[in-house]
Amino acid sequence: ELLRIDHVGIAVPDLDEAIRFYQENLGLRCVHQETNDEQGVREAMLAVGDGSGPRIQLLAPARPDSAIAKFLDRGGPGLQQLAYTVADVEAAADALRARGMRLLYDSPKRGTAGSRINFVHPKDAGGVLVELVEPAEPVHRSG
Ligand code: MC0
Repeated sequence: ELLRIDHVGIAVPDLDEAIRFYQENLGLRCVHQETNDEQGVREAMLAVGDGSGPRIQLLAPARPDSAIAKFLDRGGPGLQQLAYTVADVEAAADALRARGMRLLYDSPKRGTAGSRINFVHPKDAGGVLVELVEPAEPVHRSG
């Protein structure tokens, strides 16, 4: 039920500075920004090339006790998560639970742009924090 890569998340200490770096040095385009209070992050979505593929998500801490603040304290900036698009986040989470993986939330939480999200614990996914994203807009399975 993983349909495609939705985005790759990178933890950064300063969102505005990171957006500038990616725009000026790598030519990516910032297409969305928001603060997610529940997750304690300020985030930006950057499009690559023609914008049809996966995005790069820059994640900066909004609070010192947040997941991103903890990640930065532990190892500094870098790749924090790999997110897959799914059509139904509850069904995808149930399927992964049935294969013995720990999901971080019992029920989905709100993610970027009104999406519904859950995560697989990195210790159950080969050291990678895997995010499941059900976009607000229904997913087209083909194309
Ligand atoms: C921790 N570990 C990771 C990791 N974070 N490994 C790979 N990738 C990561 N991002 C490792 C630690 O090094 C440690 O390994 C082990 O996992 C357990 O660490 P812990 O200290 O018990 O755990 P915490 O407190 O650091 O929490 C990790 C956890 C947390 C994944 C549970 O970050 C979390 O709840 N994440 C989900 C929410 C989140 O990431 N929100 C920010 C993005 P050792 O070997 O030392 O034991 S919000 C978002 O993404 C939204 C806006 C969206 O996309 O729409």
